[in-house]
Amino acid sequence: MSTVAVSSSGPVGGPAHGGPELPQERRLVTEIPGPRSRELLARKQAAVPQGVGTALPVFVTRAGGGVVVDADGNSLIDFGSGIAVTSVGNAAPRVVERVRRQVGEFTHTCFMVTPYESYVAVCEALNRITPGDHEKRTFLVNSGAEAVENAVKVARHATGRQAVVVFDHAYHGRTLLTMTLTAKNLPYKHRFGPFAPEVYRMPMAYPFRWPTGPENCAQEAAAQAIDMIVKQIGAENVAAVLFEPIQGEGGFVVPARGFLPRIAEFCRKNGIVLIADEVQTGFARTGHLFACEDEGIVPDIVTTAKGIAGGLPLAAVTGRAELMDRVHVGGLGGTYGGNPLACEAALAVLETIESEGLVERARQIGETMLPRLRALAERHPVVGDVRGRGAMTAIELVRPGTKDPDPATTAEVVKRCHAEGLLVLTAGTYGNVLRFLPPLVMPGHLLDEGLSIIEAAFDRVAGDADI
Ligand code: PLZ
Repeated sequence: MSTVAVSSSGPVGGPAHGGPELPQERRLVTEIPGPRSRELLARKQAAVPQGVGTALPVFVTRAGGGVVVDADGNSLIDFGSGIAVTSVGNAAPRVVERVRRQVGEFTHTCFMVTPYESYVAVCEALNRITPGDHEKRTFLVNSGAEAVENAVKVARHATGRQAVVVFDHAYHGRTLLTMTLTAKNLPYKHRFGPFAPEVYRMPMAYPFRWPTGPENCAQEAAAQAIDMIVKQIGAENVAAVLFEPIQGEGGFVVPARGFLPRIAEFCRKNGIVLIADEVQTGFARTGHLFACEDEGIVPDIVTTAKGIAGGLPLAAVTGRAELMDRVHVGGLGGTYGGNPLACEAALAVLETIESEGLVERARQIGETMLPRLRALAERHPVVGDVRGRGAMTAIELVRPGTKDPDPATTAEVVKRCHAEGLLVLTAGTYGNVLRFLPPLVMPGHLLDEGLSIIEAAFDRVAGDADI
């Protein structure tokens, strides 16, 4: 039998840690990725299937505040937050403290076997802070996909109906049902079928790409979606309409104002459960605690994950008590859902959002970023659209003078940003959206420096060609 010993150096460098005490600076000491990261990448390639991709293969040893430090000692500015997860920062002090205390007390019992208080406290908090002052219930699971899948289960059970309506450009996860709910073929669905039945896709009010112009977008998209639901499915057969208040993986599409309220109204009148997927938009990210608040949408069920627990795996389904309590005893659960470490982390995240004023901070990040991105669009016609709210902003790249997506220039800009030590992510159905998700605790000077790197990348890559 071969040895079970592992080859990992573990956390590097004695008792020092990540977190906000890390020097808040961009520091490049090697090329990106450096030699140590390249060595580890070779090990990854031999041990992990290529299907599990990596946006930027620097191997991380520490992170905190607005930086990620790699195995070669480079310190990169983080405009990704691990895809909108570490909104309170990596190794955030309150998270570290609560999790550290909990890990020495007990690590797991399974809430369905013997419960513990922190799970209930997280549910109470979510019932209180999610949109709407109706009576609510919450249960906890492990991932965004699991939350969405469970929300659909509850909606189907409570309504006795089967159809689920989703939108163009939607992303809801990678499990069989949530992959079916997701719009984009590559990379999410390709050759992974057959897909789950009873999923119907409607147009999304995507202002930049609406054929008759952004001013008609909300009205026409809502009218089309409602007409299609009524004609093709029958409103009385629809269990749920599922939407992202700002689409995440689909390209940070902000639905035209008025679209979501009309869809919500239609659902209310027809007994359809309205499910808001706030997995990416939740927990202060958009300058509200939840993005639905912007247009006063009160969903029947809200799914949350990502930013909920500072990086520990946790997700939640929060919904009207009368829907959630309809499901029979034992009908909902899972071994790890609401793990005690993750629950402590979530409680610490909520304390941090409140005590550090992160909702307001997200708004300020938007106020800093959006004007500079708009100025960039003025100088570079390759930037077709600038959009987002709070600390969830994006630019969409097109061939100048057209709306044809330009994923090649997008990839070039990303490459330059990475080489300069700025971690940025892409998104979008056409792979032509640069999205920015800085931790909400990012110091102002790093935010400014990150924006300057983006500007310089455009000056280099888009050059004079498009001026
Ligand atoms: N709903 C709105 O954004 C996750 C996906 C990363 P999980 N988005 C990041 C990738 O390529 O796998 C997401 C989301 C919305 C659901 C999910 C799914 O959340 O925690 O990844 O399952």
